[in-house]
Order: sequence, then C-alpha cells, then structure tokens
Amino acid sequence: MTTTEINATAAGSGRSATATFAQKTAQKERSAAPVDQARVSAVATDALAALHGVIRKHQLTYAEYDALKAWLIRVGEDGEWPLFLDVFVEHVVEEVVNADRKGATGTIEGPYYVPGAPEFAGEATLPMRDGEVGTPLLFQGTVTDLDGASIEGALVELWHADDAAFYSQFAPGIPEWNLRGAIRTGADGRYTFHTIQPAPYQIPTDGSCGALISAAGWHPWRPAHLHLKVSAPGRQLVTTQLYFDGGDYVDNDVAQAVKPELILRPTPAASGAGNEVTYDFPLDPA
Ligand code: MBD
Ligand code: FE
Repeated sequence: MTTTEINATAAGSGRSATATFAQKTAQKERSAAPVDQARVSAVATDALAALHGVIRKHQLTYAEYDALKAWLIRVGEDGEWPLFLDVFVEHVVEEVVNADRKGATGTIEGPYYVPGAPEFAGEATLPMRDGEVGTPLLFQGTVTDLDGASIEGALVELWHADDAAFYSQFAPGIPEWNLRGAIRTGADGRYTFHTIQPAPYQIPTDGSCGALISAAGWHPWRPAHLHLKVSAPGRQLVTTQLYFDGGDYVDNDVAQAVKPELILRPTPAASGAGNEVTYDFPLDPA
C-alpha cells in the first residue's frame, strides 16, 4: 500500500463517515421520541462518574488532561467520531440491545453502511470493477423463521471492502456502489451472491484514532469481514458481520466484534474459481 493511499483513507474515509452519519441521523431525527430528562441525567451522571473514577485511579496530571482535550478536539476536526465510536464502543451497545435474540447472531454495523444499494432477485454478482482483484467468493444461504421455514421477500444487504481494504463511497476513486448490493429472496428464501473476499481492514493510521492506537501500542487491524443487514416484514432486522476461519486478526479484532457463530469456513468452489460458503439467517419475530 502506498503512502498516498493511506493518507487518502484517513482524510477520506473518516471524514466521509461523519458526513454519511449526519445524513442518516437527520432522517431518523424527524420521527424521534422526545428527550427523557431523567434518563439523560442518569446516564450522563454515571458516564461522568466513570470518567472521574479513571482520573482518580490513574492520578491524572494537567499535562495529560490537556492532551486529552487536544485529542478530543482533533477527533472532531478529523471527522473520526463515527470511526472511533464504532471501533471502541459500539460492540457493547450491540451486546446490550441484542441480548435476547434467539435467531441469527448480530454484531456491530460500523461506519460504512449506505442504504439504497442496487437490489437483485435471488442471485446477484455484486457491482464490481472490470478485473476486480480478489479471490472469488460464492456466498449463499437461506433466510428463515426460527423454525427453519424459508421467508419470501426478505432483503439481504451485503457490503464489504475490496482486496485493498477500501470501501466504496468512503475511500476516493471507487465506483459508487462497488461491492455493495442487496438480494430480495423468492419463495425458497434463498440468496446467492457472487463477490470477492475482502482484505483485513486497517484503521487509518494517520488520523486521531491512529494516533491513539499508536500512542497506546495497540494494533489497528480488523479481520477481513462481510457486512450484512437481513430484514423481512414482521421480523427483527439483524445487522452482522461474517469473518473467515483462520484469517489474520480473527482472534484479535481491534473492534472486538468477532463472535464464534460469525466465522465462515469456506471450501474450494465447485466451479473451480475461488471459494464457496453457505450461511443461513433465522430471523426473530418482530
Ligand atoms: C470497518 O470496516 C468496520 O467494519 C468497523 C466496525 C470500524 C471501522 C472500519
Ligand atoms: Fe467494515
């Protein structure tokens, strides 16, 4: 990877994620419930108390307090709040919100979902460039209810990074819907995607998230992953990711979003090109 590409990722992807998040929330805010003052007070009081506890525990200095202020200001200037929160915080929100699910296992959405990708019936090759680099992957399965009965009219949305770990609409120079698409299931509940396997994702190293990661001596990597949203009328939407058995960082995701149920074990494709794997989505009732 060249330095130019790394710079483009930090300057482009983090900031674009902020713009996309602002658009997505503006739509939701119009129908939002009124603010519950007691809940705001309870949560904010405890959040501040947790921070006060950290300051006491580690006997923070003024130099460290000023470094924290400067870093927080920079996260906003870089547009990296969605990146920071989705990498370091979202996994606990997902754990709490989906604790009672019985069907398909969820995990974090991350910063790079865009609604409205091209939709196909039953089977699709994801939009990709001529000669898109990467190992071909046939990814297929069935959307069902909790008893295993197939669901017609389910929507399986798939988005993932390319073989250089860049996401369309966030890194520059990639066609708008590259490696993003959705399949509407027929009566058999089945979906079949033809795509390529993504590469492990590196958190941009030259922005404020990268500065924290390197200052702390952590690593900036997520394992290679497919992102999915699977939904159907009368069913709970599941947002999840799938990983590749034995892949780098599967056991050490910086975003702590891997779960055992989410690890794919692809086999060589019957077609002879690349790999294939089957994964079913049983959806909880709404
Ligand atoms: C990603 O691709 C991602 O999935 C998450 C959660 C955070 C940063 C980049
Ligand atoms: Fe991702």
